[in-house]
Amino acid sequence: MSETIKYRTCHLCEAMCGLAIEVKDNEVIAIKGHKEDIYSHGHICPKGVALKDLHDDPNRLKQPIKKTPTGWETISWEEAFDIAEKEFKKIRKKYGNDAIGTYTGNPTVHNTGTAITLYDTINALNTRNRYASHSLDSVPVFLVNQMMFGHAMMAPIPDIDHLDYMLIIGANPMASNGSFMSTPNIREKIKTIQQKGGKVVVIDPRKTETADKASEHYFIHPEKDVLLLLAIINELVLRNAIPASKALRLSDHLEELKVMVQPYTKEVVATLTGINSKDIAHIVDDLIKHSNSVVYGRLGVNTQSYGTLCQWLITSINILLGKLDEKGGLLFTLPAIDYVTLMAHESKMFRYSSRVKSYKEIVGEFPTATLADEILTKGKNQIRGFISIAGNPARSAPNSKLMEKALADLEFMLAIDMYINETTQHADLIMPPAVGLETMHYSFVLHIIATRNTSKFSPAPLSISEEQRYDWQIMGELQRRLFTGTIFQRMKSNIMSRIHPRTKLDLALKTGAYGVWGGRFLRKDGLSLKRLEQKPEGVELSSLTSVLPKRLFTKTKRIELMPELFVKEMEKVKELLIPEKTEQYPLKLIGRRHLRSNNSWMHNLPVLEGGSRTCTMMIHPDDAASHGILTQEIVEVYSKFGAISIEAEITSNIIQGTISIPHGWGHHGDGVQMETAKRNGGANINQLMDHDRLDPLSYNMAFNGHPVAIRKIESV
Ligand SMILES: Nc1nc2c(c(=O)[nH]1)N[C@H]1C(S)=C(S)[C@@H](COP(=O)(O)OP(=O)(O)OC[C@H]3O[C@@H](n4cnc5c(=O)[nH]c(N)nc54)[C@H](O)[C@@H]3O)O[C@H]1N2
Ligand SMILES: Nc1nc2c(c(=O)[nH]1)N[C@H]1C(S)=C(S)[C@@H](COP(=O)(O)OP(=O)(O)OC[C@H]3O[C@@H](n4cnc5c(=O)[nH]c(N)nc54)[C@H](O)[C@@H]3O)O[C@H]1N2
Ligand code: SF4
Ligand SMILES: [Mo]
Repeated sequence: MSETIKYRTCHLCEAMCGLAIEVKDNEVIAIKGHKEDIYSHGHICPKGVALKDLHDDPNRLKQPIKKTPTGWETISWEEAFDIAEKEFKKIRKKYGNDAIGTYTGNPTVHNTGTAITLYDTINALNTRNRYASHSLDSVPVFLVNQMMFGHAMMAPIPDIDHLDYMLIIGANPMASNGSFMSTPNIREKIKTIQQKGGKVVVIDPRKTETADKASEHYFIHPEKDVLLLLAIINELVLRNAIPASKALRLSDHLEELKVMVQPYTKEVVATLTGINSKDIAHIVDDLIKHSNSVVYGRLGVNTQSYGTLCQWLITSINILLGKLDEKGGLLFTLPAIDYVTLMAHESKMFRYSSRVKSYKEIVGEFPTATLADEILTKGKNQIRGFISIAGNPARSAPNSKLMEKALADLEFMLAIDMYINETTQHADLIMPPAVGLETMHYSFVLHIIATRNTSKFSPAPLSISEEQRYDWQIMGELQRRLFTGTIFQRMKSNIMSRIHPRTKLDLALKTGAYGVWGGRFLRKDGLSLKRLEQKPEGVELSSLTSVLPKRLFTKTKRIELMPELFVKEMEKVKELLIPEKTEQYPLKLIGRRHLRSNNSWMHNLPVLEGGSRTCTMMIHPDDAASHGILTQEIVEVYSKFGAISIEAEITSNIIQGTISIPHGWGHHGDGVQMETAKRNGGANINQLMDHDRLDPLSYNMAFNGHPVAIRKIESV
C-alpha cells in the first residue's frame, strides 16, 4: 500500500494543533505540523510527534485483562463485560447505588468519543459518588463563572491576537501550551504582542519559560496573589481609573467592591507578596495605559488555598478595566457546537454533600481529594466498587499513599485505560480502549475556550483491529448493562448508547449556530460533518465577538460582581496580613510542567525522554546554602504525609523560601508495567500533599504553596 498523508487535530493538550501524519499500511511513518491548518499553521510540539510512540508502545494494552492469583490474564470482551456486570450489580444490591464510585481523568475531555459518551454512562449508574480531575484543576473557574455569569462553563478567554498588554499570573503557557486559552504557538503570540510595542508580564514564584520570554517578570511568594489582586483593584479605585464600560453597566455592586479593597494598599501587601509597591504601581500604570490589556491566571492561582478568590478578583479587574466582552480584552466564544447552552441544565452546584467531610457537590462531582476518605471510611454509602476512566488518581490526587491504600481496599475496581500504571494496577479488570490516532477527533469541549471560533473534524488516521474497542463502545456497553432508573429513562439511555458519536456530532453541528439547519433558516453553506470532512484544514467561523448580555445565564441577565459566598471568605484573607508561623515546614512547594510531558501518562514514550524534562527540586541558592545542600545532591523533601528523595537543582530562578517539583512522577514497583516510565522513575510530589488542603469555596485541591521541609540524606 502506498504512503498517504492523513490530517488530524492533536488531542493531547488544549492547543488543537493540526497534524499531517504520514501513514503506510496502517503504521505511522512520520508526524509533522499541518501547514495549511487554519488554526495552527504548521505549529507542533514534541508531544504531537510522540503520538507515533503512543501508537507503537509495546506496553499499551489492546484487549481486556483480569487479575488472577497468578497475575493478569487476557480475556475476551464478552467475558470482561460479564464480570463487570456481575460484580457491580452484586455491590449495588448489597450496599446501594452510591457504593459505586467513578473517577474521570483529564483525557476524557480530549478524546472526542469519550467526551460525547461519558455523562450518559455515568448518569446511567445513578450514583452521587462521582469524582473527576476537575477538582484537581479548574473548579474555581467553574464556580466563579457560575456565580458571576450563571454558567460554570461561561469562561472569558483572552483575545490574545489583539492584546497589547497581558498580565499572566500563575500560568506557564510556554510549557503548557495554554489552558482556558486554547491557542496554538504561544511563543509566536507573545512575540507578536511585543513586536507591536505591547508587553507580556509574568507574576510567578519561578522565572518560568514564559517569564523568560516575557517583557517583565516579578517573583511572588506562593498563595499571596489574592493580596496583589486586591491591591491592584485598590489602586484602580484610588486613581479613579475605572472607565464606564458595557461590562460595568451590566454589573452589580461596584461600590461594595470599592469599599472591600480599601485595607489592601500596595504598601500593605508589598512585603507579603514579595513585589514592592513601586512595581505594583508600575503594573497598574501599564494596565491602565494600554488600550488592550488583560489579566490572565491559571493553575498557579487556581490550585491554591485562595483559588476561587483569585479567579474572582482577576475577572473583576478585567471588568473594572472595561475589558470584558470587548475586542482586545476577554471574550466569550460562540462555537459551532454550543456545548455551553447544551449543558446549561447540568450547570448546578451545592445540591448535596459528601458523606465523610460534607463537601458540597459542584457540577455533580465531589472533590477528588476526599475520594480516599469515601472509600476507606466505613458506613452506609461507602464506596465499594469503582470505575476509573482515563485517570491516574494514584499520581494526580493528593496523599498518594492514602489513595493507593483506598484503591487496594475496594471490593471491585474496573479501569478503562490502556496502561497498567500506578492506579490501574489496583484494578480487578482493565478494559483498554483504542486511543490516539486510532480515534476520530472534534474538539467540541476546547472550542468553548478557544481564542477564535473555528471548526474542524478529523477522521481516525489509523484503523483498529477486530480485538480492539473504543472508549465509547466500552462505556456504551456498560451503560446498557448497568443502567438503573425508570423504564423511560432506560429506553432513552439505551437509544443514546447505540447512536454512533459521529452521528451525534453531525446532529450537533447541523443544528448549531453555523449549521445547515442552524439559525432560523436552512443555510446552504452551513456546517455538517460531511462538509468538514472535505476541509481537513478546518473552517474559520469568526473572531470572538461581543455576546453580552444575550449570552448571560444569570436569571437577572446581569453580572454579579460581589457574590455573597466570596465576600464572606474575604474574612480569611485578613489572616494573610499576619506573619505566618512556619517553623516545622518552612518551605513552600509549587509544581512545574514540562513541554515534553503531560501530567502522569506520557512518560512511557521514548521520544519524549530527557531534554529539558527533569524531575528535580529547584531550590534558591540561599535556601540550598542554609541546608548545606550541593547541586545535584539527592535530598529528602518531607511533609506530615510522606517523604520523597529527589535531586536538588540550585537556581536563582526561584524565589527564596519556595521549591518547585513537577507532578505526575514516581513510576516504580513491580505492579506498574510501563518500562520507559519506570526507567526514568522520578519522585511523586503528591505523596507529600495533605488531602484536606483545599480551596474552602470550591473544594479544589490546593497543591501550590504546600508546606514542606527538606533535609540532607546522610551517607552511610
Ligand atoms: N501536585 C500536582 N498534582 C496535580 C497537578 C499539579 O499541577 N500538581 N495537576 C492536576 C491537573 S491540572 C490534572 S488535569 C490532573 C490530571 O489527573 P488525571 O487525569 O487523573 O491523570 P493523568 O496523568 O492525566 O492520567 C490520564 C490517564 O488516562 C489514560 N488515557 C490517556 N488517554 C486515554 C484515552 O483516550 N482513553 C482512556 N480511557 N484513557 C486514556 C492514561 O493512560 C492515564 O492513565 O492532575 C492533577 N494533579
Ligand atoms: N506540556 C504539558 N502541557 C500541559 C500539561 C502538562 O502536564 N504538560 N497539563 C495540561 C493541564 S491538565 C493543565 S490544567 C494545564 C495547566 O496550564 P498552566 O497553568 O499554564 O501550567 P503550569 O505549568 O501548571 O503553570 C502554573 C504556574 O503557576 C506557578 N505558581 C505556582 N504557585 C503559584 C502561586 O501561588 N502564585 C503564582 N502567581 N504562581 C504560582 C508555577 O510556578 C507555574 O509556572 O496545562 C496543560 N498542558
Ligand atoms: S501543542 Fe498541544 S496540541 Fe499542539 S502538538 Fe503539542 S501537545 Fe499537540
Ligand atoms: Mo489539568
